Amino acid sequence: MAIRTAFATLAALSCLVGATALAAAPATATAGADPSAQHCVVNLDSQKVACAADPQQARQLSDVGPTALTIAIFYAGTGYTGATHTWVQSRRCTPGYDAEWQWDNLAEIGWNNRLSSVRTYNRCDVKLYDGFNFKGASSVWIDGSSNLGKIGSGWNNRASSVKFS
Ligand SMILES: [Ca+2]
Ligand SMILES: [Ca+2]
Repeated sequence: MAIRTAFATLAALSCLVGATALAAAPATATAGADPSAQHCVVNLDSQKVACAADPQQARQLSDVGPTALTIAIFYAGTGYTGATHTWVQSRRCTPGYDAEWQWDNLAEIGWNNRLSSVRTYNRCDVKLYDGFNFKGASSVWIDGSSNLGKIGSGWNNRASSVKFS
């Protein structure tokens, strides 16, 4: 329950950070996707979400400490391209598949049906669900993929909730 509560808080923070980033965007920003905030980092230690123009800047803004570990990076495009969403916390995943972290609604962070390639780190894998709240079809546990369309029945732009283990 603590993890679920933390995620709910994160989702709320994500909205706040997104709103702040939009307000702070330069007047020269073009219409459409905000180019100043297409790379986001969730620091699961501080429950802070930060978005910036590049992943390193987002990582610095999220106050990630020297011991924090990246557990996964989501990419909007295939081939590890496009906008990213990096999941960071303080320890590695355990060897077994026991869904140590999860996010029940990727729309809350702007990632519904958007994930096209993914990398995982520190012994973690990710499992994708077609529906919110882990409903509908689910993928195998994925260590990484440059093209999720090639995983199982096809997972390009399909995941709506995820579990990490
Ligand atoms: Ca995509
Ligand atoms: Ca879906």
